[in-house]
Amino acid sequence: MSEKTIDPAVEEMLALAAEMKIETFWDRYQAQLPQCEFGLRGICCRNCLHGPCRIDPFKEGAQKGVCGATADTIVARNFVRTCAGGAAAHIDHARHVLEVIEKIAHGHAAGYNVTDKQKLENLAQRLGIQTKGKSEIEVLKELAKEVAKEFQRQEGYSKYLQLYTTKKRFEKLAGLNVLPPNLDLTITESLHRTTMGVDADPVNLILGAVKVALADGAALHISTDLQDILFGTPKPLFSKANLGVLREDSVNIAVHGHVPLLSAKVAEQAEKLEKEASSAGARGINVVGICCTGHEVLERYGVPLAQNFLGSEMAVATGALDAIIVDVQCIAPSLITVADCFHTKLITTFPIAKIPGAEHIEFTTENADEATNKMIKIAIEAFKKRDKTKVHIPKYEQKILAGFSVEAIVGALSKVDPSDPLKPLLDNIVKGNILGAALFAGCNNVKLPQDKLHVTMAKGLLEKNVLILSTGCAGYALAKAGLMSPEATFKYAGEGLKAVLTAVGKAAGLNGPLPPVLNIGSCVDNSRAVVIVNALADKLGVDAEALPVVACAPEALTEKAIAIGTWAVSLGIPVHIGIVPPIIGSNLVTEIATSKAKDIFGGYFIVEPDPAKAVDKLIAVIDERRSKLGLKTSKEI
Ligand code: NFS
Ligand code: SF4
Repeated sequence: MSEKTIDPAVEEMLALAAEMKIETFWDRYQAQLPQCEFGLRGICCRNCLHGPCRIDPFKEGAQKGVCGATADTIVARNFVRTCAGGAAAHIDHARHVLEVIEKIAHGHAAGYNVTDKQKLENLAQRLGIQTKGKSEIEVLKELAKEVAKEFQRQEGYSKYLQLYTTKKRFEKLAGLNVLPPNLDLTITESLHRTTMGVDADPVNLILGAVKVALADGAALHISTDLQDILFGTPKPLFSKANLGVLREDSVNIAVHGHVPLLSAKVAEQAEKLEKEASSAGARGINVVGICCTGHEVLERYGVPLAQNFLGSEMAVATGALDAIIVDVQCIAPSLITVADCFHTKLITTFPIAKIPGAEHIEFTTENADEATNKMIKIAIEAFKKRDKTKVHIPKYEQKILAGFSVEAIVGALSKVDPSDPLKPLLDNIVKGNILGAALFAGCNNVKLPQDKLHVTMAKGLLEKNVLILSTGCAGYALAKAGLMSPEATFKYAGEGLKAVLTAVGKAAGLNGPLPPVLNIGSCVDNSRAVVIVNALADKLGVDAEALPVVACAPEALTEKAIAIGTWAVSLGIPVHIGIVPPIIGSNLVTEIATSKAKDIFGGYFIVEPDPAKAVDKLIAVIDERRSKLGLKTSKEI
C-alpha cells in the first residue's frame, strides 16, 4: 500500500490516474510543500489591512501584530473563525430544511411530504406544541414556527440546545454564558468579536468558539430531525460500498454533497426514468453516493456508497460516471478537471456553489422534480457518449448493513427488553462486555493515508470491546474496509462485544449479529450520537462527561469537523484528532484545548497521529471513566 491510501480501489485508480496524467489531491499537496509554518501554527492574521501580521514562533522576530495582538489572541481569534465557518455551513443547511417544512405547511412545496408522521408528532410535543385534535398541516405550521425561533430569538437560550443536553450540562453551559439565543446570531457575533480591535482575551475568545460550536450542534439536531420527518427515519438495510458499486452497463450518477432535498429527489426521479435509460441502451440507472449526501440516501433508500472525500476524484477517473450531481460543501473544484478528461457531466445546483466549467441547473424546492428530471436526462445523454475503452471500475465492494438511527438502535434493543430498551446496553457496559463507545466522525485529510487512521483505530478499539458508531467520511472508510457487515462482528469484535451484538441481532430478527460499526448517517447525524449518549447519561443520572464514551475525527479536514469536535468537547466528550490543529502557535490555547477544557467541560482534545498510540490513549480515557463509575477497567475484566 502506498502512503496515499489504504483503499485498494483508490490505490488502483491512482496508478491509472498517474498514467493518464490526471492531477490529484496528492499531487497538489506535494506542490504545496513545505507548507507555511505560520499557518500551521495559527499565528498569522489577515483580519485587517495593516496585515498580514505574523508572530515569530522562535521569539526572534515580531511578537505582536501591528494592532498589538499577541500569538494567543491571534490563534484564539482564528479558532473562533474556523468554528464559525463550520457552524455557518450547518446552520445554513438546517435553515434550508426548515424552509421546506415551512413551504409544505403553507402548500408551496408540492414535491415534498411528511414521511415520518410519528417523528413529527414526537418532536412537536417535545417542543411544547399541543398536537391533540390538530391536523398534520396545523402541527407542521406550529412546528415550523417554533423551529424558526432558533433563527430569530434575540434573548434567552436556544430551545433546541435545551432539548438535546442533559439538565446538568445545560446549567453548566448557561453558567459559562456560552448558550446562544439564536443560531445565525452566533455567526455575526463570531465575525464581529474577531475583527480588528474587538476581543483580545484568548480565554473569552475560546468561550466564543464554544458558543458558535454549540450553535453548530443545534443546527445538526434540527437538520436530522426535520430530514427524518421529510424523508423517513432510517431503518437497518443492506447495501454496498466502494467503487465496485459502479456498473459498466448502467447510467451511473453520483450524488455528492450534503443536501438530501436534492439527493433524495435524484434517487426518486432515477426510478421514474428507468425506461429512458433502457432506450439509451443501459441496463438501468445506478445512483451512488459520494460524501455525506451519500449517507442520506444510503440510510433511507439503500443507495450504495462510492467514495469519501479523498476518493471523489478517483470516482470520476473511473470514466464510468455519466453525471455527478453536487450541492454544497466538500465538493472539490478539481472535479471539473477530472470530469473534462471523460464524458462525465458535472452539474452544480446551488446558487452559492458554482464551479467554472460545470453545468449549472438551479435547484429549488419548487422545481425539484423538474430540475432533477432534467439532470438525469443529461446523464442518460452522456451515457450514450461514454467511451467504453476509457472505463475502468476497480472490482472492490463490501457488503454493509447501515441505517442505525437512534430509533432503529432502540428498536433492536427493545426486542431484548421491551419494557426498558436501554437496560441491556447499560447492563453490558456495567459488566464490561461493552467497554465503552466511540463515535468515528469526520473526514479524510491528504496529510494522512486515506482511511488508515479510521480503519486501524476502529479495529484496535473493537478488539478491546469498544462499540463503534460512525458518520460521514469516517463511515465510508469503515464501510469500505468491511467493518459494517454482520460478518465483521465475528472477525473484529472482542469476545464480550461479539456476544452482545450477536444476542441483539438475533433478538431483532436480523439473522446474524449487528455489525460492530453502527452507521448513524451523515455528519449532521452526529446529532444522533448525542441523543444516545444523553439517553444513557439520563438513565444513569449522570452527565455525558461521566460516561465511557469518546469521539474520534482522526483524519479531520474541514471547519465543520472542528466545530463538531468543539461542541463534543463542550458536552463532556473527549475528542481525538490525528491532525495537529493550527493552534500550537499559542501555548495557552493549546493547553486550554488539550487539558484545561477537561476541568471545565469534562471533554478535551487528544491529538495523536499514530493510530496504535491513539487507541491506547482512548482506552485509557475509557478506563479512567469506568473506574470513576466503579466499573472494572479493561485490565480487570
Ligand atoms: Ni463531514 Fe461531509 Fe467528509 Fe468531512 Fe466533508 S463530506 S459533513 S466534512 S470531508 S466528513
Ligand atoms: Fe495585524 Fe492586528 Fe490587523 Fe491582525 S488585526 S492583521 S494582527 S493589525
